[in-house]
Amino acid sequence: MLPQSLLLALGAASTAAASVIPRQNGTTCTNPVVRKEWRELTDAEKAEYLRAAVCVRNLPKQKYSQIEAVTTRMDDLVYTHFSLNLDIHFVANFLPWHRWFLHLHENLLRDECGFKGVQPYWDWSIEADSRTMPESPIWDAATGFGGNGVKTGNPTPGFQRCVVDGPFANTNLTLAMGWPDMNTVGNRLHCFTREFNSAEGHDPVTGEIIIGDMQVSAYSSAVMRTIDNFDTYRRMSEMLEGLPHAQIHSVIFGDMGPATSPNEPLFFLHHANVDRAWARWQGRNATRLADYAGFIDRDETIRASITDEMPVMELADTKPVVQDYMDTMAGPLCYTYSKMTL
Ligand SMILES: [Cu+2]
Repeated sequence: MLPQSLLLALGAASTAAASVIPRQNGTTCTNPVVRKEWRELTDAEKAEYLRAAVCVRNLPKQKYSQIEAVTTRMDDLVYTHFSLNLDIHFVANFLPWHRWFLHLHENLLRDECGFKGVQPYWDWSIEADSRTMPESPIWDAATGFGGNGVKTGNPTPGFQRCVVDGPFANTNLTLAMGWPDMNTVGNRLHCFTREFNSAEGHDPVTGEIIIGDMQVSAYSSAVMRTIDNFDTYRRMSEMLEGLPHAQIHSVIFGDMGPATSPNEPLFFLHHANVDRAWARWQGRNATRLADYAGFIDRDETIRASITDEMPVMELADTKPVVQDYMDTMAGPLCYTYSKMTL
């Protein structure tokens, strides 16, 4: 079972479309684009997504002119997610906010990097059920996102452990926010990194971090089935966020750990899978499409409403309203997932 301390730590630190018809703006969604699982993409489709993901990390920022630490276009997203941490995690809007964020990111890839595909998702319950998380094809250097961080021998903080293979290897990407100081933002350059773990500390003999099975019991299909079986939004959302969502962030760790986690390109595939779990639970059932409850603050003083506006800081010109992000096939959204069963 999941150590409570880890969940609490994640509470503070954790951290998370359409090509033919990209914008619906109230028109009917008759031809939704299909978000596919990473393994379902052709190698060309994978390469196209990876190309766009590198591209957005090399474009200059457009927002936050006053914030020196924000330098790239991806930093615009990272800084927003980081700064809003307490307003968008472990509160009611966790799911609709991240649904909006993914949609914004996908449009950005399309509009600013010429992305031709559709946002993919990563169904980590496949790795969980086969207990093969450290060996997942998602880490492939050629057709994936590169692997675990490795010790570099560089003593400079932020450069001691880096992802050294794949399209986001440290030579191609230097990040200004987050790791190794996870809780304050600042212009601290560091390499892109991961630190696979099972929250079991270090091997007493080798001193290496224990990778183990990467806590697969927290994000297996059995867990997803339990989540699926809740009958209220609030309980479903709380377990989805607190268990599989949070554990994926913490077992990959490095840049995936702190609230600057959109630094990790897999953030968007991870959150697409979380979004898929919500969409599956909703099942486009009228009652569930309207089921939204909880609190807007962690102290649970203000009840959330489906008409709430969600915070965006400078990232967007208008604040999205929760009810516009309840249905993946209505309002501004028009997408579905390749697999809606468990
Ligand atoms: Cu998040």
